[in-house]
Amino acid sequence: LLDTNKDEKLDLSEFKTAWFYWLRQVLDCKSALIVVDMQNDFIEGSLAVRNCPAHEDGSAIIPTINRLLESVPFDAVVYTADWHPADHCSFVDNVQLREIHETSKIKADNAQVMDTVVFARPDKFEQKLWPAHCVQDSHGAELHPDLKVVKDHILIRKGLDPDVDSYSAFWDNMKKSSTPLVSELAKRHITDVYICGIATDVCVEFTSMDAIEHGFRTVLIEDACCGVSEEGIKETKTKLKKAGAILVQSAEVPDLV
Ligand code: VGL
Ligand code: ZN
Repeated sequence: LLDTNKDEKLDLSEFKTAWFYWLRQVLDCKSALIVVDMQNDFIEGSLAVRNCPAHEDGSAIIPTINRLLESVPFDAVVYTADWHPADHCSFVDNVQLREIHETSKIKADNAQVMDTVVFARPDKFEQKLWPAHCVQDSHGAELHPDLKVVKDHILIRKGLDPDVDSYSAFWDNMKKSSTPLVSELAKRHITDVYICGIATDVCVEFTSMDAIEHGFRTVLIEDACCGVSEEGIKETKTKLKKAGAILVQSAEVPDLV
């Protein structure tokens, strides 16, 4: 399967047949779909992403994700959600709430969205600034109403600590604390994770990298993701391939799971 990431065209049909009818069963693969941050703020709110398949907005990938949820027998489905307190350190309007490190080029009076500021406490750390988004219990933090929510899903909320951001659904950005995601997946004997959602170059990337680090066979569903910048998405894909992720289109997923 890794060969699908090479440029040369290979006939994979024989391998795919062996995979689907034999290897999967022998290896006892169990698959989870991780739907990353499909929340109102990232789709039509304060941090709406624009780099989506067919140059549409984030809502363009909802039918693709719903189709996967309806047609593919995943052993588990995870929805992740950014869930920030109002005083979160990633909000540009909150920069004046914290001590800025003397080495920071960005100061409280010139800070703008997408700038990276250096905060002084608890330890010196870099923080990219975003518009306020996904504030706990707000409309913007809710999953988009058109997204299918299956029963018996796992919900992982992240970014609850006001003083540390959490792009990954496994760990916060400083790897100080982890969410229950690994233990929830382990409980269900999940070996493979399929990842989709928003934003390709932020939370999808960090979640995928951590999934690889945890030893999951990690598959990014390219046309079921939407990102912040075109350049960022390109870099994410290169980075993920190099780390061992498999990149596929949603139409290929039913033949894999
Ligand atoms: C995200 C920026 C800030 C994301 C979360 O879900 O990709 N991006 N917080
Ligand atoms: Zn956030």
